[in-house]
Order: sequence, then structure tokens, then C-alpha cells
Amino acid sequence: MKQDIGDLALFGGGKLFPDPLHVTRPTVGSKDIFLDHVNAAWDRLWFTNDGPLVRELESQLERELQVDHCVLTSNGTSAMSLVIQALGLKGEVILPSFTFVSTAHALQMIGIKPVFADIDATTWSLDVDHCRALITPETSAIIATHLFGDTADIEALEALCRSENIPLLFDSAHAFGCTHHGKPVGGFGVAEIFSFHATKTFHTFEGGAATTNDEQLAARLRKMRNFGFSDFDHIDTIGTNAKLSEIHAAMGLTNLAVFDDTLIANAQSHDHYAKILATFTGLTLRTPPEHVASNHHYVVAEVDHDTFGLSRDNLLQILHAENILARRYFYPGTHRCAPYAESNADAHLPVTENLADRIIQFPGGASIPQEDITKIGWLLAFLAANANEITARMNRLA
Ligand code: T4K
Repeated sequence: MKQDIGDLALFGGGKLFPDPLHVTRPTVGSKDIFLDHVNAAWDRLWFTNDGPLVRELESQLERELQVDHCVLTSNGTSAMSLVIQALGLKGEVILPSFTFVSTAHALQMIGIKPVFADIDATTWSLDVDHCRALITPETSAIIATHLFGDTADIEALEALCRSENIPLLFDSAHAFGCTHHGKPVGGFGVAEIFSFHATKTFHTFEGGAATTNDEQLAARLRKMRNFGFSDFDHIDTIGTNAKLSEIHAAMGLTNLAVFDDTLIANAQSHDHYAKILATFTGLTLRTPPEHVASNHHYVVAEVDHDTFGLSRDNLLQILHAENILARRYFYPGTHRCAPYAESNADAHLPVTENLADRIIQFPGGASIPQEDITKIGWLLAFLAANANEITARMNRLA
């Protein structure tokens, strides 16, 4: 533990963690159950193309998410691309800048212009008034993100899309296992898209899904993920290869079996941070509102430079030196990323830009030992107590 600011690793002291402490580690169920599924696939010699494990996982997810159709895909980005193309979107699509770049890329790659809207300062969800102001005759959809285990402003976005007669989609990569007014995320809008990447609270190594209550859309997505085949030699539509393999589905079945435990462990980590951050000022933990049951996978805080005494980026530098690999998702905001910066040079998204400069994600989730959170908490309190002296020393080093 640090007694003096000279003990900080940034100033030459020993690292608080000998090995890197990642922002997240994959949560895994029983290795034996996973291997049982893999052995069964091995014996069947059936490894992909709508295999029995994929079908079983799809039906379990439909029950879990209370949605009519779950179409598994190779990753979340391919699910998003398929839905965008299955719905025939074109022209312009409105989305938040403050999200992962994948949706903007999926649009831009097929010549649809991503139009970046700001988020609301309180909810961090798409700002509905700004979306309304951005709608033009070219707008073909709105794609909102449920961010950090919270949900978007679903009702207001639905009302807007209904009045404009355009589809509403959700990027739900962060919201598996969350509910909104008691209803599971997965059945809202025309379709929702999940990522089952290893960094997500429920994962299939790599993978993703589109969920929908629209039977025709689901049928189209199933064909499109498999080159457009409707049977052995009939190709009905253009498509691609976006299938999930049996080994990925085996991981999904394994992890879904322990998902209730994952949620409990996520909440324990989140609560532990909440108690620690309440003992000093300047780091405000993001806590979803009452109507959302969060998956608590993301431990995200806003750094208030004035009250905490350290800027977000100085804090990040100190933590990384200690081997605590906190992240600043989603810095700097998609509209300021290289592929979009020039065409959005005039875009003014004050809430997004402010948040992108203040936010930090701490190591959290179900796999982090509670004693590691205690150590991080101790360090954060030490930094808060000595912030001015540390900042002065960092300035001298710069
Ligand atoms: N929408 C949203 C809101 C998303 O966040 C994402 C993906 C998508 C859509 C698209 O879904 P996918 O097409 O990816 O299914 C990661 C992931 O690659 C990406 O899936 C994720 N979001 C994004 C937010 O984060 P990186 O480059 O930040 O990940 P990386 O490799 O630095 O890993 C993060 C931490 O996780 C590391 O500190 C180590 C740990 N880790 C990672 C992997 C892969 C492990 O411990 N084990 C592992 O196997 O992008």
C-alpha cells in the first residue's frame, strides 16, 4: 500500500498489481458442461450451418429475453449489418456518437450516412429533441444504444419513430440481462442487436444476435446470414456468411446456465465500488434509474476534475502505471474518430464531448476478486486525499 505519493508507480514506486488487472475478464460457466457440448458436436460431426447447439441456444435466448425470434450471428456487428440491410435502410440513419464505432461503420460501409445525435446529460441516452431536429426526408431509421447496462429513452424514441414512420433499432450490446419497467431488453423497437463478445456479460467467445418479434424480418435474417439460401439450391436474396458455429453456441449454453449467478456477482462488484466511491467526492458512479434492472457489468464513473482534484486523463495514467487497466470508453466520441471527423467538423455535440473527456470505466464484472476492488478503492481514496500534490508533481514531470 502507498504511504507517500513517491510510492505511486508513476513516480517510481512498486506497482499495486504485479499483473495487469483488465477492465473486464470473461465470465465462464462449467468447463465440463462446455466440453460435454463440444464432445456431442464432435460425435455428430456437425460444426456450423444452423446446428443443434445454435438452435438450442436460440430457443433458450428467446425464453430468457421474452422475444419471439433470436437469430444468432458471428458477432454483434454482423447482426447490425444484416438488420440494416434486411430493412433496406438507405440515405441517413441517426445514432449516438457516444457509443462503440461498429454501428457507424456498418452504415458507412454500405453508403448510408451516419448522422450523429447528442445524448441527454442526465440519461446518457439519445437526446430525442436533437434526433427530431436532425430528421430529414433522407432519414430512414434511428438506432439507439442501451449504454452501460442502462436503457435508452425507449418510449420517447418509439413515439418519435412512430410519428416519422421510420424504424427504431437498438444496439443492446451492453444490456443483455437488463429490464426496462420489468420487460427484458430484446423485444423493443423493430429489432435489437446484441454482442456476445468475450468482454460482454453473457458471451459466446465471439458472437451476436438480432432479436425481433417480426416473423418476416427474422426469416429474412436467417437467410441473409447464410448467403441467402432458402434450401439446398435456392438462393432467395443476397446475403453473407454471418453464422455462429457450434463451438461458440456451446460456450453460450454453458454461460447461460450460470447467468443468474453472473448477475449476482456483477451487482456485488458494483455495490462494492459504490460504497468505496461514496467515501470521497469527485468520482460519481453511474447508477441506472429505478425503472431499469441493470446487469451491473459496467463500473463507470464521471471524474469531476474540480472536486476530485485530478483530471480523468491524469487518473488514467496513474492507474495504468499501477497495472489497473481502466478505460475511457467511448473516447473521443465517434464523430471525432478519424473516419468521421472531417465530415463532422461542424458537428457540435456538447454533452457527448464533455462526457467523453470525463468518463472512466474501472475493472468490474463477475470475475474480479472483491479484494482487488478493495485495493483499487484504497488507491482512489489515497489519490483523492493527495490530488493537488500529485497533480503538481505530474505537471513538473510533463
Ligand atoms: N455495440 C456496442 C455498444 C459495443 O460495445 C460493441 C462491442 C458492439 C456494438 C459490437 O459488437 P461485436 O461486433 O464486437 O460483437 C472490445 C470488443 O472487441 C468489442 O466487442 C466491444 N464492443 C468493445 C467495447 O470492446 P477492445 O479493443 O476495447 O477490447 P480489448 O481487446 O482491449 O479487451 C478489453 C479487455 O478485456 C482487455 O483488458 C482484456 C479483456 N479480455 C479481452 C478478451 C478479448 C480478456 O480478458 N479476454 C479476452 O478474450 O474492444
